Amino acid sequence: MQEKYLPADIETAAQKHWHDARTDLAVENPDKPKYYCLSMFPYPSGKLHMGHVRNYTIGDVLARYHGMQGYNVLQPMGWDAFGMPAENAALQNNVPPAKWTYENIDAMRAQLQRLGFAFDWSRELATCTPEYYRWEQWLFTRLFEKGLIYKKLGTVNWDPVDHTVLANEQVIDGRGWRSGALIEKREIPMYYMAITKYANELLSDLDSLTGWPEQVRLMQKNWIGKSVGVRFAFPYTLDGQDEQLWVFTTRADTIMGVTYVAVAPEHPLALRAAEQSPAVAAFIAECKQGGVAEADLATMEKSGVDTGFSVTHPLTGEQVPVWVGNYVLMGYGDGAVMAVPAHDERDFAFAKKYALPMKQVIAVEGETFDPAAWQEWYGDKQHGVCIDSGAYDGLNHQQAVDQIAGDLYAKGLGEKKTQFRLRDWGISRQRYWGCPIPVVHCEACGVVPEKKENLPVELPKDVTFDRPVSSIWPRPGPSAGETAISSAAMSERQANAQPCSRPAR
Ligand code: ANZ
Repeated sequence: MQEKYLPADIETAAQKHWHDARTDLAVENPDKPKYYCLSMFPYPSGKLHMGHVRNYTIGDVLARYHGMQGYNVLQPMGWDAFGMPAENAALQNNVPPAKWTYENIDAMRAQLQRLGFAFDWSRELATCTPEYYRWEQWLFTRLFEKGLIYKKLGTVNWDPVDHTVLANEQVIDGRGWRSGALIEKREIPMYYMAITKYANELLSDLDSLTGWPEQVRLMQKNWIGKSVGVRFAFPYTLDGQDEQLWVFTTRADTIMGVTYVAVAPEHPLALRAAEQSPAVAAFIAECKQGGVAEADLATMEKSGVDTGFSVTHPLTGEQVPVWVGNYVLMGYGDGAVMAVPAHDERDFAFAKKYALPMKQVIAVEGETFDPAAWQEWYGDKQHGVCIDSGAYDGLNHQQAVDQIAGDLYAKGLGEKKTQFRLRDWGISRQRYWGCPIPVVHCEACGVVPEKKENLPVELPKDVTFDRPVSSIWPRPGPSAGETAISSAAMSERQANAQPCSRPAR
C-alpha cells in the first residue's frame, strides 16, 4: 500500500473508474426505492468557494450513503444562472452576460468534477438557457390566464441620472451606487404573483412542517404577519363630494383617543392636498427621496405635515385633522392610520414633535399617564380597560373591539378585517439578464400571454451595455421585465400585424 496520499493519482484513478462505470447516472429502476438528493444550485460567479465545497459535500455524502443502502439515487446539478452580476461584469469588462455566465459555468463545472461529487452530469441544466426558461414562461402564461399573475403599478428605486431601476442593495444611503444621485421612488407597471390569496393556507400549514427549527417557522409566521383588526372609514366632504377615508387598526378599543389621522405620502388625499399646499407638495417630494426598503422607513425619524383637511370621527362626530406622515406605508392596509398618540408609540413620537393633542383612553391599574415620555404600558392591550370613552368605559380590549366593530358596522362604516403583512410577489426583474416575460402587446388583442407554441420567447442578443440605460427598454414602452420582446422584435410583430387568436382583455 502507498504510504502517501497522492490526490492527483488516486482521485484521478477513482474518478476515471466512476466515470467509466457510469456510477453517477441515474437510471430508472422501479425495483429500487428512489432517493432524490438536490442541493441548492450555485450561482455561476466564476469560482467555487469553500461554502460550495461544504454544501455539496454534505449532499454528496447523503447521496452516496443512500446509494450504498440500495436506493436508486438521483443527484443532479445545475446553475442558477440569471442575475445582476452578469450585467455588472458586462458593464465593467464589456463581455456579454451570456458569454461571462457560460465561461463561469465551464470553470465551476470543472472544479466540481475535480472534487469528485457524484452528480449525474447528463441532467445538468442552466436557468439562463431557452430550453429551461421555456418552462418558466409556460408556467407564467398558465398562472397569468388563471389570474394568479397580474399587472399593477409598483414602487421602485429610480436613479434619475442613470435612468434605470435599482435593486434595494444598490441604493446606498439613499443614493445610486453608480451615479451617486439621490434615488427617487417611482411607480411603474409591474407583474405580481398573487401569493396573498394563499396567506391563510401558508400560515396554517406551517404547523404541519416537521423537521424545521422553531425559529425558522416563527420567521415565516412573522413574514406572513396575520393581523386581526377593524377596517373603518372617517367620512369627509371635499369639493362638494362625500368621501370616506379608510384605515385599518388592531386597536379599535382606542378609537375614542384618536386626535389626528395620518396618511402615507403617496395616499390620494395627500396628493390632493399637495395641489393646493406647497408645503405638502414639498414634503411629499422629500419623502420620494430615498429607497423603498420597509426597514429604513420604520427606523426613520418621524416627520409630517398638516394637509389642512379634516375628517369626521365616525363615533363622536368630531372633526379630526389629517396629516401626512412619513411612517405610514402606502402598501399596508389602507395607507392611512387613525392616530392615537397616547397608546401607539409612533403616533406618540409624532404628536410630541408637532405638539398634537394626546388623549388617554386606556387605563392600567396602578399606572399614571405622563405625556412627557412614552412608557411601555401605554400600549398594553392585555391589562388595559377603556376610560373616557363614553359607552365603552370599563370594557377590556376584546369587549371594546367587538362592540366598536359592531357600532361601526351598524353605521355602514366598517367591519372586522384580517390583514396580512405578506405582499404579492413582484416578479418583474427590471433587468436584461433574466427570464423574459412572455407577454405580447398586440395591437389587435391588447396585452395577452404568448401562445404556448411560440415559447420560449428568447432574450434578444442585440444589446449593448456600454451605458446603463437598457437599450431594450424604451420609454414609453412595455412594462419592466418585458424586455424580451426588444423594440426591434416589437416593431416586427406590429408590422406583421398578426392579431392573436385570442379575445381582447
Ligand atoms: C391605531 C392604533 C392605536 C394602532 C394603538 C396601534 C396601537 P400590525 O399589528 O402590524 O398589523 N397601521 C395601519 N396601517 C398602517 C400603515 N399603512 N402604515 C403604518 N402603520 C399602519 O399593525 C397594525 C397597526 O399599525 C394599526 O393599529 C395602525 O395603528 C398601524 F394604540 O391603529 B393602529
